[in-house]
Amino acid sequence: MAQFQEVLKQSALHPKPAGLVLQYGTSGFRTNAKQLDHIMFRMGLLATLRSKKTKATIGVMVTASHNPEEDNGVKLIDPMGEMVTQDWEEHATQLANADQEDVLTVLKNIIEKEAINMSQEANVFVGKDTRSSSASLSQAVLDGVSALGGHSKDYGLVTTPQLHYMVCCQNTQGKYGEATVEGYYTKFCQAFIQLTKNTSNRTDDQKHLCLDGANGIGALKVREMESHLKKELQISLNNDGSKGRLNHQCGADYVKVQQKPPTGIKINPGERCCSFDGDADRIVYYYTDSEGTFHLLDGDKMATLISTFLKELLTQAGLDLKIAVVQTAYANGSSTHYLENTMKVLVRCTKTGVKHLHHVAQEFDVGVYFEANGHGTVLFSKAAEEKIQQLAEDTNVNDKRKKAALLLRNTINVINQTVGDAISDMLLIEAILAIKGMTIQQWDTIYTDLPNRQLKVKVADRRVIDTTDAERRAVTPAGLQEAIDNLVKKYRQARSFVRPSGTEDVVRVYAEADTQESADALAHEVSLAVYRLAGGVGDEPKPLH
Ligand code: 16G
Ligand code: MG
Repeated sequence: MAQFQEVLKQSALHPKPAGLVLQYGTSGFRTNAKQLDHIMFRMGLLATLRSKKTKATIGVMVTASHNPEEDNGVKLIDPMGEMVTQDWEEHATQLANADQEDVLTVLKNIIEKEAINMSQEANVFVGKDTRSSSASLSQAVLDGVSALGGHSKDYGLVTTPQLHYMVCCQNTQGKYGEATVEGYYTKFCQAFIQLTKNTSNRTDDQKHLCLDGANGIGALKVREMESHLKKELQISLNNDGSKGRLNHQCGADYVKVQQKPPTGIKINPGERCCSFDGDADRIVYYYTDSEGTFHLLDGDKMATLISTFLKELLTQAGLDLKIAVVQTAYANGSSTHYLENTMKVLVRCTKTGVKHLHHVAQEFDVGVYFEANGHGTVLFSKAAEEKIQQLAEDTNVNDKRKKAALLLRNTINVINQTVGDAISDMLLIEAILAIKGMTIQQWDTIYTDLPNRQLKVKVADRRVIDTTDAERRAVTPAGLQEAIDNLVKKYRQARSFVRPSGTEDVVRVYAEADTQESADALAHEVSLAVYRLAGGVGDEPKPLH
């Protein structure tokens, strides 16, 4: 077929470096930008096939999120704006690693296996972050799409969640919103303004937010959005990309991992601040108190605030809808305890990685999911949305129920349900704090985090560690879980688990306990057990103190 001749010709212009092997990891391919040109071209091909298969628009986002500026990566987006399914991740890995002369064979295998009708039209949306390598890499994606005769639309610079939104809007014929950045700002900002409209005692302090844009795409987009907020939220934007480097000593990942504010930002005591990551699909909040102590409000704190707010509204509205919070093993034990025992909310634990949380959240009427690192959102089932909509329109209900239903409806509209979205999460959190008349300190005291520590251990082959029970228990190597159990017993309120990282060649160790000293000691002892039982390489882990 002429189509395949074109692929062959074009593919030669995007050659694969010899010997390079890459995996479609937890969230796509990610490595040094210099090694990615062929991957991008091939993902353009794959997205075109996926579009033909699903008879819908598919998204391809060029970004390496919180990684350093010199890296890049790519994420594929399925028709409803969710991440691509796992069986297609395998196709992606195969296509990415095929030798130059095998590209056509692998492509044809996928077409056959998926029974793709090649005469079906294809449509692919492409977006990119602010990395200097993103321009040529996204062009390579577009080349891949056109080589297979697909149509494409290049959205240029957008956040990852914005592209997820576009794909969802396009495939639902505009029911989710208009598939433009203007449409995005209009939808989310209008909902925010509706939510905060009757919070009459909102002070100027409450309207003011300090934001660290990680010198990335999120900063650019917040600037663009500002006028839509009509001064109802006044953002002081730091790390807007005009000077500093992307993700360098700033951004959500830096703040969460280092447990300190971004370098170079002046923060007044008590001031409410937040940080986005490099593609604006994560957010964390924080403040420093009058003694200068730093306080982080991570994904667990956000999940708690949001689920409490929603549960109260559902009760006021008299709606019997099942709400649950989905977390991973990294969720602070205090948050789980508070949600289960004080809030009486159902809590589910899944494996690390957004797609796992997203799928479990879909099982409930209202599924709030957050990773501790700040990626999360809320999913409403179709039935839940309909019930809320009906009640909001019902003329025969009392004021209290009606008011709750209207708030719920606007809350649904301020949330990007396709994926965790720093901009939409920020608007949601800001609205909840405004409605509750709550300061960040008050939010912080809902529960107190247990001290915790994360460490990494280098081993010869991290795949020797196999886990179960949502990564909370190690099945192999023999004796490791028993060793962890015995160490945990030595400390109070203690918990520890180990898992092979999905993004780095290390084993991750997590420990929490009643004091920082205990958490540190436990993390170190568990690291030693991993080192000894799972084939550690290099020096033995040293104590932290
Ligand atoms: C990726 C995941 C994130 C997860 C992290 C774990 C997505 C979009 N991102 O960044 O959810 O927390 O990997 O990394 O799924 P690790 O396996 O190295 O601990
Ligand atoms: Mg990200």
